[in-house]
Amino acid sequence: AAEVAAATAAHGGSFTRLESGSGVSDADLVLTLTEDDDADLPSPPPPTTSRAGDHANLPRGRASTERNDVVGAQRGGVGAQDDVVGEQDGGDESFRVSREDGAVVVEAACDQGLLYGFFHVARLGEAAFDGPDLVERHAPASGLRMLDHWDNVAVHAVMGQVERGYAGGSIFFADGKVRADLSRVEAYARLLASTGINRVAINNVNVHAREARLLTDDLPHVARIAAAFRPWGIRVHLSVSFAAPMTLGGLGTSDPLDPAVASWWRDAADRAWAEIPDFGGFVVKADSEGQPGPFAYGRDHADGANMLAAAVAPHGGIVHWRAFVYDHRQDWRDRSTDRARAAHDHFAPLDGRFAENVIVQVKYGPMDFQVREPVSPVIAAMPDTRVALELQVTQEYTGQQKHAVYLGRQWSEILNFDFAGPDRDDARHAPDSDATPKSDAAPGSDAAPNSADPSHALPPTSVAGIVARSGGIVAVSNAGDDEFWTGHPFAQANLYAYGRLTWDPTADPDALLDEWVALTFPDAAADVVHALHTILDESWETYERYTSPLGVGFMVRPGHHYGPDVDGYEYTPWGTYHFADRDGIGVDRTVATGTGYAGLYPEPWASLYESPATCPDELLLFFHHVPYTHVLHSGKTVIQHIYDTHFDGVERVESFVAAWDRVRGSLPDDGAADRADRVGLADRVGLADRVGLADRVAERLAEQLRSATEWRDQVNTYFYRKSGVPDERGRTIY
Ligand code: GCW
Repeated sequence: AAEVAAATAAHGGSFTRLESGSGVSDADLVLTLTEDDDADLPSPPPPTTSRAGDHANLPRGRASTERNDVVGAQRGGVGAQDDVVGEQDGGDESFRVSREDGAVVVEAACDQGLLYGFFHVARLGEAAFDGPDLVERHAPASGLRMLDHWDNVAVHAVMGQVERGYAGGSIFFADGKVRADLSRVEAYARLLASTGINRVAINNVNVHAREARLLTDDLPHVARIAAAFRPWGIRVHLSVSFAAPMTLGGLGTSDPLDPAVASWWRDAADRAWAEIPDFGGFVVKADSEGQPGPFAYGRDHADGANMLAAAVAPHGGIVHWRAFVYDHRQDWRDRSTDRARAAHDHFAPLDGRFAENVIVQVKYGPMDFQVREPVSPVIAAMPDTRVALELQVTQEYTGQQKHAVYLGRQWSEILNFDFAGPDRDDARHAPDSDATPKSDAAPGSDAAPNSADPSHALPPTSVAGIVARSGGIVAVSNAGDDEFWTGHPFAQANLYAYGRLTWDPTADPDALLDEWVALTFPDAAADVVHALHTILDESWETYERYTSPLGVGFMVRPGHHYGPDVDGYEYTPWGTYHFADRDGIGVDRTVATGTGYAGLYPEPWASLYESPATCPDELLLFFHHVPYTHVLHSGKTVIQHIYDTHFDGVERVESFVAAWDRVRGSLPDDGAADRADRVGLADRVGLADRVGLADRVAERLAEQLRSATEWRDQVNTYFYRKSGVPDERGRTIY
């Protein structure tokens, strides 16, 4: 995919010939791009999503890839700026791909669609040319597919440069300023575009003094970053500080209802768009974990967000306003305050009050990116508000990119959670995504079934259905200036799967993992592929097994959040407690006797969660305080479940280590360095030194095993000492 797109861009899309054995196709591959001068082209089918543009009014682009043939072409650059300016949710990104007699044609109404069509063909590789004739239309489920970076310009003493970053420093900033050389950002942009991402916020939502000035002094340099992303259909956003009118503007207040404050923000927005015509907008963390916000002036979140929304509206900008608002100075003795309720309590009453260009960005769970949480009820509680889902690709609470944890399955489960009830949760069985092309459409027929268009398969009551129609999907990025981009080379699978799921939330996460393995290790022997699957397939569930049980969460070391500390947060102000005592464990969030959180869900979920008899095992301790002898649906007691999963989790990691040991010596040169070299990227993206991959993985797996063992022994020992109940299998507990 990288080669096709890089070559296309490098040549301004005018003419490209890739050599035999390029990794994309064994055959010669020729790309043909023409503008709307090709009168005999069939028109693309009409848009089928509400966010799609009007094809009739847009220039048509056509990309054709043919085998064993050479065709010249002409075309302007992909993603020309005027195609994206002023389109709040991006242009029409859909494309149509057809295959006739082994020739593949991609058609799109806009540049971005053409780009995604190229990546689609490149991803399929040789398979794109094989099989019966077909016509497919592909469109993203949502026009807003975003990554947030928690990068700082300056390096912070405790957090480092990237908050919760586990892949080195920032690719945007170095030495206290925007990097002079942004070629790594260009490569990143291409990488993200190949997965479907179209928006990036470049700085941390905790906006410190230096970073606040990205909005003012640094704008020309932010514009350079935007220019690096632009050819790949990606727009840049900035996180801003709500106190900026005071800290940067010298005003005496940041009161959102003060006209001078509103005027300061209008000017700031005008300057941003003057410098960056396709600037995306602002991301705001307000009144959260010490960040400034409207509460200081007795205003609410709608007052704050709408004031900013008015400033960016003339430019078609968006305000992403985060719902991660809770009391982080709670008294642990206070049993009536429940952090899980906080976002709902703050935001649900404001439904309908937010401006059209405000997106309320909601973390997937009510707590904080835990390995297992129920889906946040806020997502379903604001039908008259644009809501975005926020995921965490960076593995803050899932092994910090030292542990191999493929999160595609977790995200798929969240995206396909249906608020209408468990029986309605059938989105995973929706029609095939483009991972398995359909071949039943009549060639050339515009009436061909849109089987690959995910917007048709999303129930309106599922998480994906709700956010796809309003605020889209956002996640915290896991990439940095590490030579493998993500610290753990296998964490790239998460970046890849995240992008692909934003495009099609119904995609099978296991198939996406297959895709990533095949694209990343194209020449790998069967035993290497087998080892990759042994390690990654159920790695999310494995991590859950050796860490915090049954949805209770946390139990991590305070501050950096790595490794076990069962009581680390138990007597702190952060609101993340497990309430374990000698008799039992878990948080009573029922309506009947607890905090009432379970009642925030629509039926049937409210009732299902309310009763331990119907609450799913994996969330039992999130909703209920139960005795250690409580019997799960699995037939085990809670305490025996804790012991068994922790022993089993470590055994699984041992099998990961063994699997890698068996193949690491035979890991083939994956050809990445050669291929990167051919398109002039080897030096820029650090792919020249791929020999280190096997060792890097081995080193991380060794740490995963050490850490998992630590988790097992501390958690098992803690609960054995608390409960006094021995392991029925008599294994060693300390
Ligand atoms: O998970 C917590 C992290 C903080 C982060 C915060 C947030 C950016 O520990 O580091 O701050 O969430 O999402 O705002």
